[in-house]
Amino acid sequence: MHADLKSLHFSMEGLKEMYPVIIALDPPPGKGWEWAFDIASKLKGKVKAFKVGWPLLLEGNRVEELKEYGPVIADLKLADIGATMIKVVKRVEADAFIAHAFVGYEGALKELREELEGKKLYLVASMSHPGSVHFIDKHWREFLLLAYLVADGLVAPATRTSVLREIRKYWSKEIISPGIGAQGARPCEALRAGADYEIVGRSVTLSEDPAKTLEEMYSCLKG
Ligand code: BMP
Repeated sequence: MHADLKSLHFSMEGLKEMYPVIIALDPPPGKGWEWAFDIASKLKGKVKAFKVGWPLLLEGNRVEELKEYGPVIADLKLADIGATMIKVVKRVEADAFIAHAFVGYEGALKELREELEGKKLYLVASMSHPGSVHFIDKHWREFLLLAYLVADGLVAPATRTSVLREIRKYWSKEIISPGIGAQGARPCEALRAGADYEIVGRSVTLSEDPAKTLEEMYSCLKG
């Protein structure tokens, strides 16, 4: 286990419970930012950050307002030439961004890193869906070499903990891990395999009571 799960369980103040979780705010059809704000208000102070991607950003850009509830990771899965990625990130006031590694360094990630001075950059090392094995997973070692140059953190799957464990051997900085719940991995599975934070979307956001569901899911931290 990379971190002591019990110590992660408590926030700095030692008063409020802070789960080692990043909430993916991907709205269901017909919902948008008000839906996201409602969930974020219920989870404020309980989670590490909120992750927003295209499903929410296509409803408009209200990232600045979301930051009132916690740090925001813009999951744009950036994968373009540097100049274009820079145009995009300039428009989104997030605290952190997620980019694909396969675009490479010169003319792409180098420029993006420079633009994001003072903000966090995560690269995708491996993905949680089954098809990741056919291409992405064959290259994670090369992606790590790029990550050493530009990244503050990596995305690696909770659904294939063997890959996550292997990546952790070569990467001492942050790992955030999607695939919990809706995609089949169990809560705490990625933490136990070396992730710092688990990314959870639908299991929490589509539940009746997101705060209660989070608490129930992460009773595994006490075990
Ligand atoms: P959910 O828990 O509802 O499956 O959401 C997972 C979130 O993490 C989604 O926003 C998805 O786009 C993202 N994600 C993923 O599922 N697998 C990856 O490999 C990388 C991701 O960013």
